[in-house]
Amino acid sequence: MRDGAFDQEEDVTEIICADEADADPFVLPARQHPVNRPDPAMVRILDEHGHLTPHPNFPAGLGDDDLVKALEMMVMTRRLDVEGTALQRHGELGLWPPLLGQEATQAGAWLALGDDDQVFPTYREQGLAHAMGVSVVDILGAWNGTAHCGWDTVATHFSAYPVMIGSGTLHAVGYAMGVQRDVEAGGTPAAVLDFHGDGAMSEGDTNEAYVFAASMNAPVVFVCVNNQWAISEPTSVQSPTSLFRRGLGFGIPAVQVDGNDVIAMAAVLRSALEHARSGQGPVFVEAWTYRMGAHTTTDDPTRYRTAEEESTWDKSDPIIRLRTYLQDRGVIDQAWLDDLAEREEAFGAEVRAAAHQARVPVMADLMSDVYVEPTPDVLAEAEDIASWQEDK
Ligand SMILES: Cc1ncc(C[n+]2csc(CCOP(=O)(O)OP(=O)(O)O)c2C)c(N)n1
Ligand SMILES: [Mg+2]
Repeated sequence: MRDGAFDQEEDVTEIICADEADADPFVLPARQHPVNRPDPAMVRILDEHGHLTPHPNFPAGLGDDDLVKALEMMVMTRRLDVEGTALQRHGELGLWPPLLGQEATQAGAWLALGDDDQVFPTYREQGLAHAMGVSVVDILGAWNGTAHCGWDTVATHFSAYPVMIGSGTLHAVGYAMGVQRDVEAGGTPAAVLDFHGDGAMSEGDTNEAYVFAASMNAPVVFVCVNNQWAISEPTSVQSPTSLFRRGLGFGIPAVQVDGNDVIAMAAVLRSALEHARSGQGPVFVEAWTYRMGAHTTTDDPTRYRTAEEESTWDKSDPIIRLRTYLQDRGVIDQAWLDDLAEREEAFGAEVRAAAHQARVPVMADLMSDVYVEPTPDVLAEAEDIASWQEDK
């Protein structure tokens, strides 16, 4: 990271002043309103044509091996997502929240995370979950309603999905404050990566989380995945100003990144996590992307947005842009892509098979999954459940 990459005092001064000396002081400068457009300073390293331009503040620091891994991870993530949607349509899952188009936000995070960092996801981070070691069976179990959170959140460093919008931000900041205290007591420095959506920024929980993070200098990086929509509400209804600028208002250094550019995502998040890990406090990252599919399998986006709008994002596909870059440079060739396609098919079959194994709920788990050490009241309730089942 360049020294002072998140030092944004000048920018803050600029945005709180009117553009011209004689202007009405209560008219916001025009450039405060681009919530529907990327900010001119948005960090982008790999463009839509697969051309790379290094960024002065955020060196990519990735080798070809990392990029090949990222491409593979994004292809598998998309396959998991396509299978998830199809499984729900076949009645094999209760619900599925598609992530089509958002693969680079998760692959970039995966490349940037340190071994001891902890992720607090939204319900849409299935690709990152899988890459961090959560099994397909456990992911599908959560979407089949047969497990609250069937995975080990400590071993995987991947916390439970929150369904209440914004609630995960408070868990993330609380956890980060715990990490801060552990470090003071001699523990290993680590950072927390919190994902939330654009819509979550309208929740009280999220705003409280920003206040605590800034006031406590907590080692947390907020990634706002701005996919332009909160179900049927566009960002323009929720915010008159670019989302990353709201981070600045809380005193949190903030940056907007092209969320469909996996290299920019990895570069910015690596710097941001290092900033947090080294005790310099929180960072806010707005990932500018688009939800190409429905909000969930219960949603019909044709009711609130046009096919024309959706098609403007086709050229931004994060997978095509990285594949083009690697192919143009001869890092991968058609034989490699054919092999990947075969592995993708095999993974698709694995996902479909896993749907049949998604855990059958066991009543006793309701109590055994509550605490590591059961408390007396938890033990008493577990006994009640057992005797109720015997009497049935
Ligand atoms: C507290 C709360 N209010 C409302 C809902 C219903 N709800 C589910 S998803 C969603 C939109 C969230 O949008 P965003 O934060 O942008 O995330 P995205 O789904 O786009 O990834 C809403 C309002 C909820 N789950 N929790
Ligand atoms: Mg959204």
